[in-house]
Amino acid sequence: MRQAFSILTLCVLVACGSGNQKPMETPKDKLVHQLFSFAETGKIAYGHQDDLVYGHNWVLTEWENDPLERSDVKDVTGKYPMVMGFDLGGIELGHAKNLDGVPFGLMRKAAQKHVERGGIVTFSWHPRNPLTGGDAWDISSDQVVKSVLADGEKSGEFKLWLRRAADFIESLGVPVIFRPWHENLGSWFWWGGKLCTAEEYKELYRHTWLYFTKERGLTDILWCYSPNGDCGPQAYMERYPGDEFVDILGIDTYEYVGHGGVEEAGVRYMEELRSALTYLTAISYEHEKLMCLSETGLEGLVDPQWWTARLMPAMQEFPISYVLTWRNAHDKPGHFYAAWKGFENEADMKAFAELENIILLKQ
Ligand code: BMA
Repeated sequence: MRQAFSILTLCVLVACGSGNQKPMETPKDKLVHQLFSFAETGKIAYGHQDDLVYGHNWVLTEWENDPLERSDVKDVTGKYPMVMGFDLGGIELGHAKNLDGVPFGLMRKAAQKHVERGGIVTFSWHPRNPLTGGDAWDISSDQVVKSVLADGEKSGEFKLWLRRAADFIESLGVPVIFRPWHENLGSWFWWGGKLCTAEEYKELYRHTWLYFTKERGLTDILWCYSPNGDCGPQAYMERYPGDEFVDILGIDTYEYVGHGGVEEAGVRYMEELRSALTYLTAISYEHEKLMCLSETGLEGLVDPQWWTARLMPAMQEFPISYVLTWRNAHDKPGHFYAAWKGFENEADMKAFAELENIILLKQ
C-alpha cells in the first residue's frame, strides 16, 4: 500500500492547492482532508449507525434537554464513534420521525452535537416507494425510477421529496457525507439493479446531486456512492454516476451466517471483503477518490472475536477512511452490530477500539 499512500498524498496536495495562493478551505475541503489524512497514515475511523439516539436496550425519549452522552460504543470502549450514521427515511413525507422512530429534531441535535465534539456525520436514506406508496423495499414495479425522472408521472412529487431531504440537511449547518441510492446493485430497493436501467440509475443519482448542489447551493456535502460490495468492479462502474457527482467510493458488505455456521461465514466474509476492497482500492486510485466501508457488520455479533479476527484483518491493508457498523435496534433484541455493556463480545470490541490505527472520538 506504500505506493497507494503516496498517491493519496498527491490527492491531498492537489485538493489543498499547491500554488502560491492558498485557496480558502471550505468545511467540505476540511472534511475531505481529514478523511484523506486517515487513509494516508494507515488509520481507519470507526462509525456506528444511530449511536447517540438509542442503543441495544435504551432509547432517548425526553431528548430536548438531554446532553446526548449515552452511547453503546462509549459504554464499551470509553469513546464515541468517530463517525455517526443517521437515516433520513420518512423525511420525504414530512414525517416527524424516521422509519426507525427517531425524531428528526433529535437527529439534527445529535448530528450537530457530534460535529461540535469533533466527529463526522453520514446520512443514508431509505425513502418510500413514490409510485406504489410502499416502503423502500417495495420492488413490485420496475417503473419507479423512471417515474421520478424528467416528465415521469411522479417527478413533481419527487421534487418535493428531494426538497424535504435538502431542507433537513441544510438545517444542520454542518458538512455531511450523504450516500443516497445505496446497495443499488442488488434488487431489494426500488432503485436496485433489476428495477431500473443503468442510465436511469445514474440519472437518479445525478438528478439528486444537481438539485442539492445547483438548485439549492448545498456544497458542504460529500457524496458517497455505495453499492453492495459483492457486485464486482464491472458492475460497480456500470452504474457509477461519474467523478463530478461522487466524492467517496463506498461499499456495503455484511457477514451472514448460513448453514455452514459461524466459522464458515467468517471465512467467506473475509474473502468477500478483501476482494471488494481490492477492486475498490484500484478504482479509488484511478479516479482519485476517497474510499470507505460504508456499511458492514455481523448481526447479533455471534462471533466473540469478530472485530479483531474478522473485520480488522480483512480491512486493515486497504486505505479506507472509515468503516461503519449498522445500528443497535432497541426494539429488535437480536438486531445489533456493535457490542453493548454486558454483552460477551464486549472485550473484543474494546480491543479493536484500542488498536493504534483505529480512530474513535476522544472525550
Ligand atoms: C435495515 C434494518 C431495518 C431498518 C433499516 C433502516 O438494515 O436495520 O430495521 O429499518 O435498515 O434503518
